[in-house]
Amino acid sequence: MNDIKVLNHAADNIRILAASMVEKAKSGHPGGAMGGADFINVLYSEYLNYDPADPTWVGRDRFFLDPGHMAPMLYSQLALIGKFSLEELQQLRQWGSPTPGHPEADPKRGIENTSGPLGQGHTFGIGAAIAAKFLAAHTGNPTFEKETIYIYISDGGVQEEISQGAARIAGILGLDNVVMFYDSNDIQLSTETKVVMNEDTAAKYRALGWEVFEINGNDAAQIRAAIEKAKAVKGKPALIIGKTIMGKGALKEDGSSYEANCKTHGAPLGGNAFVNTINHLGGNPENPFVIFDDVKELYAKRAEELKKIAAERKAEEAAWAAANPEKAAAQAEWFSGKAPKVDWSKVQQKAGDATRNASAAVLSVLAEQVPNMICASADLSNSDKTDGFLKKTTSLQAGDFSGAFFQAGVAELTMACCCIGMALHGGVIPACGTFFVFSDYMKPAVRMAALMELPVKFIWTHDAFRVGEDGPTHEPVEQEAQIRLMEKLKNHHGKNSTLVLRPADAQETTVAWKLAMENTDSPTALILSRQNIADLPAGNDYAQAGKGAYIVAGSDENPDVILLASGSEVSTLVAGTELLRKDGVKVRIVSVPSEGLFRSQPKDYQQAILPAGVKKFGLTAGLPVNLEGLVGADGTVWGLQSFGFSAPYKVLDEKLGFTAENVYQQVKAIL
Ligand SMILES: Cc1ncc(C[n+]2csc(CCOP(=O)(O)OP(=O)(O)O)c2C)c(N)n1
Ligand SMILES: [Mg+2]
Repeated sequence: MNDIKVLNHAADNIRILAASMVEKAKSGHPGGAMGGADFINVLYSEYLNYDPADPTWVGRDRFFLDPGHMAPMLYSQLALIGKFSLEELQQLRQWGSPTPGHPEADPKRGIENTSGPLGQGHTFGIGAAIAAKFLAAHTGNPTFEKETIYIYISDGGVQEEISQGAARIAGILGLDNVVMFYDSNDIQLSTETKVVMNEDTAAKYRALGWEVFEINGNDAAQIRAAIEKAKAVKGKPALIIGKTIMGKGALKEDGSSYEANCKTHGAPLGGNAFVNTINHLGGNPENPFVIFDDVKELYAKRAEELKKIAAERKAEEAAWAAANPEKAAAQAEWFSGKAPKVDWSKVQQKAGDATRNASAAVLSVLAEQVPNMICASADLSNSDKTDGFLKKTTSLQAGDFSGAFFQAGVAELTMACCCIGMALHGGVIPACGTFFVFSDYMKPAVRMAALMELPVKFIWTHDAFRVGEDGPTHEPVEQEAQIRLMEKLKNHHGKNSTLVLRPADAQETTVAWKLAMENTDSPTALILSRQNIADLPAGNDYAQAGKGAYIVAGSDENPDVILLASGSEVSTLVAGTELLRKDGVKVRIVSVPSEGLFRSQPKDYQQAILPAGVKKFGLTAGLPVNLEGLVGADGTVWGLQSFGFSAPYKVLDEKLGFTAENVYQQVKAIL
């Protein structure tokens, strides 16, 4: 047992470092970090299990920090365990530094994730906890049973609506590998918390199936006792609500208390307030970037303990691996991040099928061949056809993670963030489905997956106004343009931040899924039809879909016009072509499942498919902007200009001009 005095000294050390980082950067958030220091210090000095020599050890405990603005607290803590140097702390928020404003994922440096957008980060933690349970059940490796996911949430995260989804999922799945600390400091950015919330948070979490402990979150002994109890809870996630003091230990210029003050949320303490505070906490304002000797000793001792703990755990893992060589080899493969081996010849597609059904055909094969894949749906599995996967497995449930289907309930953002958390954990391949129109509910998570280069698969069906009878609330129009912006946005490795594929028929859907599974370093979106689609002409070379755009079989040499589209509109172009040919018009049809992928091809390929100077006509069930960049100055795009309408889809096709006849007329008008 560590001396409480030393623990308090270490927490003060974190407070000094965090406040000094922000002071030096002239930007950042000292108050929350100072209030949370006691919890993070007890966690890291006594509970968080990891291998100091092997930061990405699969069986390590993980710490997810929801309030990313408290990153100075995490960086300071990580400096105490040697993952950051004191020099690096002084580079907070500077160009190219390893200490950015809100860090994303950097497990080698001890950062599992922090969320910039409040609420997402703790949900990533819940996803990671699901992954750990899944891996325990599917490998039998005892290490995953021992893994704890520690999560840190603040007032902002609790207020974000996603916290209900995260808490509901953790409750219903009985995630007893979750210990979440709520830094309840009664202060947020612009007000005291009481101005905007008067809920009984403890009662709320209890109602959602959590075990809740309430403590003084600045009291090391109470924190220790609460973590002990929380870890011992069986069958439920645990929440520790810690009442903390924002800006603990801070003093104003005049030496009076600067605690519990909104002003310390997001600005340096400043001038003499900083000097007074550092003096008060036992640091040297002239030279505050110091680790105290007793704190060094505390963490040196912990490092020794961790060596032992990791060695014991790894010995257990080795014993398991020796007894289960096949499982051990599979686990190594799953954590390698490599694309899984799939025998695509096993996928049987039906002619003229809807692409959502074609996706189901693929998913049913993936369920059999990719044992570490988890597929989710936001209560639409029989509609978004993720049930192709579900039929081959069972749903994850409390106490039984032997299945591989995650029923997320009607909570698209929660589902997406859980999938991101699974990907952050590693070892599993997450996919999730819902209607395309509800991708709007998921966009903030898609953006985080894209930023963090995580290979989550987003399955979006009911891709256009052809969901007709449900009316305009259910008819995506602008969604494709929105999500294709993520193809134009590059990640920090220079790659399109998201791969977006809208296949033209059942066979092209198989290719799209192959591209999705082989894409291991960015998210993939699959946009799929509800209605049946006629197959592309016989002899079509589907493998070409991997280039993002290609010439459909049966196209003419030296065309007078090039018709291009993605998804079901390609088959409408094929029908229109028959009419044009009667007039002697020579036509090339180009299927463009992904403009982003096409733009990544060599210029001469792009020029060969869509040569400048040849008239072009694009057809899209979304906004014309989907294809305008490809059609350029050589033609026009027929798309939707308004929200959709409520009517059977065949009527909408007629009314909105998605017919062979209208293709004929529009093309004749530009020739
Ligand atoms: C989704 C989202 N909305 C808004 C913000 C901006 N923001 C950052 S911190 C914060 C207040 C958070 O208060 P709390 O979580 O209590 O943190 P504390 O002030 O205690 O440090 C806000 C509104 C954000 N980061 N994410
Ligand atoms: Mg707060």
